[in-house]
This record gives sequence, C-alpha cells and structure tokens, in this order.
Amino acid sequence: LITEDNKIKVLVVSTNRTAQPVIVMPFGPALVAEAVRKAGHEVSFIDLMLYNNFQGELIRRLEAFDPDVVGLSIRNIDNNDMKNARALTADAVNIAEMIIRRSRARLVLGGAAVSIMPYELLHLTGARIACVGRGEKVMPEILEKIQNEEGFENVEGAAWMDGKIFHINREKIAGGTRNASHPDVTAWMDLKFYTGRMATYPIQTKTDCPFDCIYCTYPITESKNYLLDRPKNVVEAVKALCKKGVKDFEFVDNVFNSPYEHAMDLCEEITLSGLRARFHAVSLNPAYIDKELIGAMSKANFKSAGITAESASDDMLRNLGKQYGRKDLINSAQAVAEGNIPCLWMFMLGGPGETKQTVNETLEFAQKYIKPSDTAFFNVGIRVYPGTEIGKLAKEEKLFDDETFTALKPQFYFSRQLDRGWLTEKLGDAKERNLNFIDSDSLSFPHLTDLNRLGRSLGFTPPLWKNARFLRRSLRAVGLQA
Ligand code: B12
Repeated sequence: LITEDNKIKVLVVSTNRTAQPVIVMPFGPALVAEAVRKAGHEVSFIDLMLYNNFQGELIRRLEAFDPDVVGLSIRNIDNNDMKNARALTADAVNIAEMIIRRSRARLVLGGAAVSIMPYELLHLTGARIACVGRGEKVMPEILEKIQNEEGFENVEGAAWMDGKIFHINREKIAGGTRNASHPDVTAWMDLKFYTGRMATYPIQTKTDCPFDCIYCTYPITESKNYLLDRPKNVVEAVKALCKKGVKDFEFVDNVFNSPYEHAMDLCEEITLSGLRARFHAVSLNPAYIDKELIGAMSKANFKSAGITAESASDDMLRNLGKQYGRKDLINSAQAVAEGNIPCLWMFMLGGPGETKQTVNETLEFAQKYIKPSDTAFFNVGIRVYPGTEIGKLAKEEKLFDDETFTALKPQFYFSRQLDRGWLTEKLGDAKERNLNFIDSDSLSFPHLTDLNRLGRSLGFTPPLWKNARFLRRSLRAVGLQA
C-alpha cells in the first residue's frame, strides 16, 4: 500500500459492547489511535458502545472515511462466569466479516482478547494480521510494514498468517523504568457517556507481571519483568485529566501494590501534589498489604480497592500458584480494618484440590475477618485458557472432552473433589446470612446497567459494589432476588 504522502487512513474500531459488571472506557484502542495519529497518519475512531445501531453507524463511517486499514479492538473473550457463561467475541467476528465484505481496508486485530487468542481470532474473523502486545508501540510498526509491503518478522508484538501458517512474535520486555509521559487520549473518548454510567478513567502505572498463578493469562501475554512508569509522570497525567473534569481514576495495573515501593512512591507523589481526585485500584495482592500501604492510599484519597485473595485455604493458595498464605490474608484484613478504604475481596472457588473443607476455610475467613461494610465476591469455577498451567492440569485430568475443548468456548475447571450442588447451596446460604457477599449472579443481575446509571445520576460515586449491602437489602425489599 503506497500512498503519495506516506499517510495511511486508519479507522480504529472499539468493538466492546459489554456493560457488565460496569461499562469501561475504550482506553486501549484510544491509545492506539493517538499513537497512529502521532506517527503521521490520518485517523478516525469509532466506539461501538455509543450506538444502538452500531452496525449501521460503522457502515456509514466506512463509506465516509474509506480507510486503508481498519484496526479492530477486541477486549473480552467471555464473561468468566461458569453459571451464566457468555461468549463475547461473536459481535466482533461479525463486524470483522462485515468490514472485509464492505471495504477495501486491510484488517489489523488488537486488544486483550487478541493477545490471549490470536490464532483463534485471526482464523474466525478472516483477518491476517494481529497485534499481541502494546498497540501504541506495535501498530505504527505494523503500518510501516504494510506501507512498505514488507513482512512482520521483525515486529515484536505482531502475529500474522502466511498462507495457512500462523506466526507469532511476542514482545520481549527487559523491564525497568520508562520515562514516557502519558498521552492525552480524551479526544477519542466520550467521557461524559462513560462517567455518567459509573465508569472510572483507567490509568496504567506499569505493565507485565512476575507472578505464576496457574490460571492466569499474563504468563502467556506479558513478560515477567515490570516496566514501570515514573510516579511523577503518572501524577502529571492525572493533573491534566482533572482539568478536563475527570474525577475518578482507576489504577488498572495487573497488580497495584507490587512492587510495593513503586505503589508507596506513587501514593506519596499524589499526596504531595495536592490533587483532590478520587482514586481506585483494581487489584491488590495480599502479600504486600500492610498498615503503611493502606495509610498511604488513604492519604492519597483512594476510595476503593480490590483484593485478589482467591482463597483463604493454605492448600488452595499453594495449588493456585500463590506466593502468600492465609496468614497474609489475615494481616491484610487487619490493615484494611484500620483504614477507611472500601474493599472488594475476590475469591475463586472450585480450583484444583478444592474440597468442602477448603471452601469452608474460605467462607469462614470471609465471615470472620472481612468488615461487613466491605464486599466479598465469590466466583465459582475457573476459566481455563489454553497454554495456562491449569489448562495442562485439565488436560491431564481429562476434564474436558478433547473434541469439544475449543479455546473460544468458555470452559471451566471445577474440582472433582467437590460437589457443585453442595457448593451452590453453601454459597447461597452464606449470601443469605451476609448481605455483603456477592457472586456471579450479582454481576449478571439484569438491571445492573440501569443501576449504575441511576446510581450515578443520584450522586453515588464509583464503584457500585461499595453499596452491595444497601442495594441487596433494597432490591429484596421490592421483591427482587438479589
Ligand atoms: C482493569 C481491568 C478491568 C477493570 C476495568 C476498569 C477500568 N476503569 O477500565 C474491571 C474490573 C471493571 C474489568 C472488568 C472486566 N474484565 Co477486565 N481487565 C482489566 C485488566 C487488569 C487491565 C485492562 C486495562 O485497562 N489495560 C490497559 C490497557 C491500555 O490495555 P488494553 O485495553 O488491553 O489495550 C492495549 C492492547 O490490548 C492493545 N490494543 C487494544 N486495542 C487495540 C486495537 C488495535 C487495532 C491494536 C493494534 C492494539 C490494540 O494496545 C493497547 C495499548 O497498549 C485486564 C488484564 C490485562 N492485563 O489486560 C483485564 C481483562 C481485560 N478483563 C477481562 C475480563 C474477562 C473482564 C470482564 C468480562 C470480567 C467480568 N466478568 O466481570 C469485565 C468486562 C468489563 C467490560 N465492560 O468490558 C479479560 C479479557 C479477556 C477475556 N478473558 O475474556 C482480561 C484480559 C483479564 C484476563 N486475563 O482474562 N476489567
């Protein structure tokens, strides 16, 4: 594809239309759009979340803009819910087919789902090129290769089809600290639409993950070496966003509080800056939670934190590949109890070796140590992604019929030593007695999207789960099952 002025017309499409448990901003695709614009190309952006008739809207854009390349962002494979499993790639696959049919554009796939399952998604969509890494770096390189009609062998973070042969070249991250400032991508997003629905603004302070949890996709998609942002640069970005009216920032790092010192420095930098925004962290690892961290987060004005505990049984924590034990959970609970940050404790039940006894240990921990004003979320079954350690275990244990085990079809690990009926009853009973306990039924609650919107318009601030007790009590009072 040779253009006269070296400019390529690129349409970036965010396909995510999932609004549960909460709507999320198209931050990744926006970063890609901004990087491609900075590389000198002509960019158009469409967020399909914004339109009811999203297909019609996309056709109109394709006709009006007539792109040379379409970058298709696919975030979610499925909803990670064994009971109400929903595959979420079907829309994106239909959209890709439509783009191939209706335009002359080359299709490049990207997004979290694509990084996990590039082959499957290339195969299903009919696209030939995918980005399996940080799109802001990889996409401009892919475009350069397309422009020069060269192969992608030297592009780290690209995957492609060569005839029927699949190639993949993962990014190699050496780790360390990067000094890049955070680009302003607000021009690509309808901030008002999102914040009006309880969405927070995603901020990344690092990439990659050194841990080896057996079920996780990070060992496949990311390196083990943290690439850290300087806290000063993060705070600069937050400051600029505050000026644009953003009030809630969510740290979307794989693990917020590791490295511990980096999180502490960040909190201190925020406090020193005098910013009065509200902060949230998706994921704290119990191995690195203490009074000092919670104190520093409180001072920086954190208004919520997720704690990915997963289990409170030492046996299960070991089986899941965790490097902490029940003792660390108890210490974390004590540190959190002394602070004032609402916490969401997350557990997964049914992993390898799970028995009635280990389930009881977890439920007993939640009841005894989690403050009733905090929330505990219990997920049942573990989504098995091919290439993960738990995937190998499932294969060894012949858990799935090989013929039906296709990567995109949600399949879940559930311990053979545990009866599903017993667990459902046990969890139902625990939920009945503890209004701050929620499970996947709460996340797929049909009115959750409306609740987020209504809550926001009534002045509630994110996240909605802070109000789990109040909401469950109110919904029950009007006869709804919650
Ligand atoms: C933070 C987070 C959340 C937060 C989001 C908060 C917020 N304010 O945004 C919360 C808790 C709400 C959440 C919810 C869910 N999440 Co989540 N989440 C994450 C997490 C940890 C980070 C996401 C993030 O913001 N990353 C930073 C941005 C910059 O990265 P990115 O969006 O991936 O974009 C980069 C690349 O993908 C690529 N890229 C993206 N688009 C494009 C397009 C093109 C053309 C190109 C070339 C490249 C490209 O370049 C981008 C820039 O580097 C990821 C794990 C991970 N490390 O990816 C899981 C992850 C994305 N979530 C996942 C899932 C499943 C969900 C839920 C469905 C779970 C559930 N049942 O509740 C929901 C869905 C929510 C929704 N409405 O879509 C999965 C998705 C894949 C899958 N397994 O299906 C992931 C990958 C976790 C996992 N390993 O399984 N999530």
